[in-house]
Formats: sequence, C-alpha cells, structure tokens
Amino acid sequence: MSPPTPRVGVIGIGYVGLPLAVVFAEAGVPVLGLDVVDAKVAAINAGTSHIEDVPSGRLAPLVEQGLIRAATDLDELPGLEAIIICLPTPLDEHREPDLGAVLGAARDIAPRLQKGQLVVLESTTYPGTTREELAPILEGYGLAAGRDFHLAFSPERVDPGREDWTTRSTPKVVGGLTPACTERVMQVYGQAFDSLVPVSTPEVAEMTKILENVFRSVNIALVNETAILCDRMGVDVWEVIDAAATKPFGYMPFRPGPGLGGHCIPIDPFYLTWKAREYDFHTEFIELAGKINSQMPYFCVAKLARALNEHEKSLKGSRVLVIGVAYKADVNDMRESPALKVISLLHERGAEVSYHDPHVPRLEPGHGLDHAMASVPLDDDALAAADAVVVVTAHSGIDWQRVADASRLVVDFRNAVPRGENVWTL
Ligand code: SAJ
Repeated sequence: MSPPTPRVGVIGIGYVGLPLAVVFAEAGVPVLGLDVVDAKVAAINAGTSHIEDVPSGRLAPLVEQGLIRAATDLDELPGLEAIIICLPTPLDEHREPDLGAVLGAARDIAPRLQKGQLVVLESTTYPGTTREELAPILEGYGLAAGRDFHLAFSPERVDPGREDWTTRSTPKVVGGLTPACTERVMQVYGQAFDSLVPVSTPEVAEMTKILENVFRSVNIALVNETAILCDRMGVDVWEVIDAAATKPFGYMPFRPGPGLGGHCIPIDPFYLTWKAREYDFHTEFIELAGKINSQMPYFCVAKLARALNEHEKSLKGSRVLVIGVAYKADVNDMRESPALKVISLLHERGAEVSYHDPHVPRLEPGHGLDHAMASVPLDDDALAAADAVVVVTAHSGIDWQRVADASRLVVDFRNAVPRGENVWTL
C-alpha cells in the first residue's frame, strides 16, 4: 500500500517542528518534515528522534505508518494543504533580530505556493513580521495573501522537559491575516490541538508570545536582583521566596540562579526591543531584565570566590567541580546556558574546572570554552578532590545529601543541596 499523501508540511524539524509534526501525525494527519540538515532527515526517516522531548519509540511507529516522512526537497510543497514554518529566530552579533532562516524559507516557498494553501509562521518574532516581512515575499509570484492563500501566526509554547502540558494539550493561539485566514488555520490546527485561541491579527499572536517570554525574563530578573540585595543584607532569599509562595493569590514564584539560558527567554524579548525603536519607544523593563540576568554568572563566580576565601583559598589554582551545565534542569540543551559563562569566568580566574552533567556527556570548544571537556563521574573521590563543588543546574536524580556529605565546600546556586556548615547558597 502506498504511503499516505502528506497534507501538512513542517519546515524545520527541531525543538518546535518535530513535536508539532508528531502531534499532527498522531491525529492521523500525514506530515512532511522539511529540513536542510540531511542527517536530521535521515534520522527521522529511520524513526530516530534527535529531540529529547520526542522519544524514538513515539516517532518510529508514525514513520512506519507513513504518517511522518522527512525530506530536504521542497518540490513536494505544492501538494500540501498547510506549510508551517518552525525555524530559529536568533539574535545576530549586534543582538538584533536575525530572520534569515524564516525569510529564506519564505523565498523557497513563494515560487511553489498554490492557491488555497495555508502558510503559518510559528517562530517567535516581533509583532509585524508576518504581515510586513513574510506576506510580501510569499506574494512575489502573483498570489495575494488573504485572497489566494491563507497566512497566519501561531506561537509555539513548548516547555522542554515538561510532561504535564504537552504540545497537543497546551492552548494554541492562532492569528490570521484575515478572518478567513483565522478560520482556515483553526480548521487545520483543530485536527491536532485540544484547544485553540483565535485572535484578531497576526500582530496580536506575535505580541502574545513575546509578552509570555518577557514576563518570565522580567520576573526572573526581579528575583535575581532580590537575591543580590538579600546577599548583601544577610537575608536568605530562598526562604523569602518560599514564604512568599505561600500566598495563594497574586503571586507566582520565580527563583534566582546563575543566569538565563535557553533559546527563547534570553533572546525573544530583544525582538520587541528592536521593533519598539520604530515607535520611539524604549522597552526599559526588557533591557533592565537583560542587564540583571546577564550579570548573574559574574555575581555567582564572585560569591564562589568569597566562599573559597573563607577556606583560605583563592579561585586561582582551586579545583572547582561544576554540577549541571545544561541551561535548565533535566534537559540536555546547552543553548545560552549560563554554565558556559560561569566556566569561562572560572578559567579566566585560573581555576581548574571539571563538570558533571548526566545529560551532557561532552562540552565542545566555543561559547567561551577554549577546549573540550567531558563530564566526570559524580563519585566521592571527585567530590572530595574539589576545593569547591558548584551547583549550576540542579538535575533530578542527583543525591544532593551525598554531595553535601562528601564535599569540603559546596556553593549552591539552585538551592538544591541540604543546608550545612560547608554549604553556601546564592
Ligand atoms: N530560570 C530561572 N529562574 C526561574 C525560571 C527559570 O533562573 O524561576 C532560568 C532557567 O534555569 C533557564 C531560563 O531561566 O535557564 C529559561 O527557563 P524557562 O523555564 O523559561 O525555560 P525554557 O526557555 O526552556 O522554556 C520556555 C517556556 N517555559 C515555561 O513556560 C515554563 C516558555 O517560556 C516558552 O514556551 C518557551 O520557553 C519558548 O519556547 O518560548
């Protein structure tokens, strides 16, 4: 029996695209995943997932049934009902929006675009991108957005590692260029998502996503600033936050840490900052939050130096064991991880650094690391040999009491280790 004809195309089968493809395929909608990386395409067609949140055991049956297929060739685009763009939107070296991947995809789609097709952008970007940047490129071959083809924005709300809210169950915001576009994206997405949140324009949908991430960045910066002040006042910020979290309304706990990682929160807010300048507007909260969050690795290394000093040691020449380097607990993603900055600063100050991370077996040079590093076993010898053990990312499954018992000094930036004489906290 020939494989089912794909109806939805997902351009960019990564952290966002692959979970999206799986949700459509599990709803019985055949998906064509498109990517420029041959290895990713080959892995998916072999039923092997390269995304932690999508186990191969979940992907393989869908590939075997022909419900997911991956390719690099865009010439199958014309046969699809919907084309969904899930490509990275990083910042460039000047910390300005880099829409290169998204607009490149639009230029690839445009000559293949057919009447009646739906194009959806899922990549996080500034309000106006869909209407002002994407539509003109897609209209380059005579079709008009909203009349000949449908165009919408629908932000991804993936929280890597989370299991209670899934790609399917998390409410999905959709904003079409026209009411008919919104209706069309609801028809297509309604096959795969439990609940849809239609909004009046793509700008509303784009701004919704940015607000969600600015909300996190600003609140994380708030507790980070509070942590720095509490340190100076000799107040336990963790106890303060836990006490505040007992308020059953009007409060949402965020926790301080060694900095802001991930491919979203440190980056997305600055897409709005950039766009706001067109309106003579300074997004002061976003910029202040960025300033505070980016200072946290420096504050944490300074606190480590103070702790070593209390043990008659200096950073220079000290053996420091870092526990957890991924950008957050229970993921293997290193993008924008504050651990990279912490390790780089420790190297600059002459410390001998090793690390243990069960999710990250190896760190390649780059992003401030001038040499590769391999994760070391977290055994009593490694803990005892360190002049300081530093908790940067508190993965589950680590015996923190053992860390406290076997270490001479622990500096815990995540409030993971039981308190004790030899334990300093952020
Ligand atoms: N962090 C703190 N303190 C906190 C919470 C987080 O220091 O109280 C740090 C984390 O360690 C991490 C960074 O901030 O380095 C980002 O954490 P995050 O929890 O926002 O995690 P992300 O970036 O993996 O996922 C987020 C989504 N997270 C949640 O909704 C909880 C959400 O903001 C977006 O849907 C998603 O990124 C995205 O793709 O935009």
